[in-house]
Amino acid sequence: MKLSAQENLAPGTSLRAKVEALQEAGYDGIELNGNDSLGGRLKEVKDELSTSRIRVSTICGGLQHNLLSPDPKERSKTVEEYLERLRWSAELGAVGFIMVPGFGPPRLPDLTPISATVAELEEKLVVEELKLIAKRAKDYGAFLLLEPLNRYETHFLKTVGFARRLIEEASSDNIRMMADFFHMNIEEADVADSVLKNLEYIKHFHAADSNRLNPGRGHSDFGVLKEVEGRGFSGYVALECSFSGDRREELAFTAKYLRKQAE
Ligand code: LER
Ligand code: MN
Repeated sequence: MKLSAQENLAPGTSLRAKVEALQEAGYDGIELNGNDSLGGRLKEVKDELSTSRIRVSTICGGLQHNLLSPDPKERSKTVEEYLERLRWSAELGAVGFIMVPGFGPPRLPDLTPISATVAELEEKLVVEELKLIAKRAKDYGAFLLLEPLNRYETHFLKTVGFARRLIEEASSDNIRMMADFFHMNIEEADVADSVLKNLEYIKHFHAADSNRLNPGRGHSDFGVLKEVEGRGFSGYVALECSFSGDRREELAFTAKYLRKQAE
């Protein structure tokens, strides 16, 4: 199993220091933040990683806009921003770009009494946008990874099953999902069952424990990783969490803990 961690979790201020610390703690990858400045850092990242075992696993978030905005200009800007981050992902050899279709409450107007509900309109809108992105990005060689969040962070995409439905409706080989153990722990009736039933669509995981501390420091069950590994999953499990103790020690502890779960 390949392990990664978000760049802000690694100790050190420079990319070199972070990459060295992750390698030392037993990781294989780093997940980069997809904010605008990453575009100007691509060469630095490639140069830095050329002498390291660490790879860019994924690019995550970093955007201010979203696909469910009532403003068509914001929606099309979001599409362009996703395409740009998919190009960066491909250039860095990453699995793909992780995106949330919409944070927070609905922003489309409630059109009662017409029959389509906001939820129906949002689903149609996102599927059309995904088709558009997938078509333009079909030769990029990087996945657009849908991330379901929990109910306190989004009203829209909250379960792995719904992510699968969006992927199937968009019917594109380069749209897949990323499953986050912290969110699944809140939203899925049975985390292991949801993961295994949808594994063919899952290309990446985020891992935090029940309390969003590093895995092994809460009461979530990561035992499903054994079966995930057994079925030949080739992606990364990336940490997105806080640490209650010394970062270097906790990073190393969690790497051992997760590898043990997958054994
Ligand atoms: C937010 O809670 C989260 O899990 C991030 O991965 C969103 O991109
Ligand atoms: Mn996440």
